[in-house]
Amino acid sequence: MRKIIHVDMDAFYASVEMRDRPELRNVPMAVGGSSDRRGVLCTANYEARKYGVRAAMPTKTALKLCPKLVLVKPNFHKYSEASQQVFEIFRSFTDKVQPLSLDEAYLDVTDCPHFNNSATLIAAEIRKIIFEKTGLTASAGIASNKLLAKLVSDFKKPNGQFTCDPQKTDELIKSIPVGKIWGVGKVMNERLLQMNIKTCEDLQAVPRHQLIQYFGKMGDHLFDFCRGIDEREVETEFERKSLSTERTFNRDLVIMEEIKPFFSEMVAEVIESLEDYSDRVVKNLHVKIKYFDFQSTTIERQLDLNEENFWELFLERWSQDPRPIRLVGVGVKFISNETEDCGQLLLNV
Ligand code: DCP
Ligand code: MG
Repeated sequence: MRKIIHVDMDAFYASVEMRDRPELRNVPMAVGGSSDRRGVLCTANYEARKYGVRAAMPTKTALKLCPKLVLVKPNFHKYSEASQQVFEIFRSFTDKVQPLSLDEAYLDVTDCPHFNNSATLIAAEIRKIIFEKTGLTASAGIASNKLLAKLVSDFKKPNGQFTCDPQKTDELIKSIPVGKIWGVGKVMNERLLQMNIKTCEDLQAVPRHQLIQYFGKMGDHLFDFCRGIDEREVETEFERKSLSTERTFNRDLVIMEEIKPFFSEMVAEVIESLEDYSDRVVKNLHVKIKYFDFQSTTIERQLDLNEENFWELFLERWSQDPRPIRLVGVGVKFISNETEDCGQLLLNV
């Protein structure tokens, strides 16, 4: 049986700001863009969450819920620095670390010799060292697989941890809402609710073949997941599939001369970032447009990497639906290093 720890930092960006600015510690605060610039929140501290303030919420809405909310501009450099320190600590316990985001990872500690191989004690030690070295708190879930570890890591949030006792897994999983299961997004959750399936116990009543019929490959996983079974390994090799950047405008734009300068900036950014991926081959250029009503569209094609081509792609797509634009993004998709893609490529020649 594997021993997996899922670690997730508490109110990550907000905690970094509170650490560095004590005056922010006992007030509701959030990190994000300002309301006059149509900003959204990256996250909020736990004080602000009492008012219903949440990540991804427009700043305007958050200020309505909590007028005394203190807003702090994000400083990504600081968050990335803290993240690097945290990941260094993870890697001092095991090589099997799978990052999920800046503040979150799975650790496979099955072979970790510390603390007589007690994953619970290892998790406590990791959280203790994180606090000593960074001044930030983390929460953790400890279980025999990734699914359960992630599920329970917020049971004792903030600054706590929960170990999933293998004897009690069957009981624990039954009451979990299906929306909490890895891979169940909004749409699938809706469909399940329509079928009157709310909890994992409800889902356990559906035969595997039926779940496959409804949800394809994910249905196959769901059959196992709703029983707390998950064979997925902690993946340490991450292959980036794409690289992109985007801009949200202060107001919706329709005039091409106003949009064009953003392309120069964004393309330069992508080209600079690509220097770190000299071993990868670009497959397609990619442009994204988000309209004033948040509807998005994308276009991608195999073209030489230059600003002109990105701009042409943008114009081609926009002319098909020339409405005011809220956001544009540009990027590249890479050819996968995996053999199947190479095979495909050869067949296409
Ligand atoms: N983040 C973001 N936009 C989002 C969600 C998150 O920019 N829509 C950023 C800010 C968060 C960080 O990622 O601080 C980590 O995301 P989490 O979902 O782990 O949220 P927090 O760490 O802020 O809070 P929690 O204590 O619930 O984990
Ligand atoms: Mg977090």
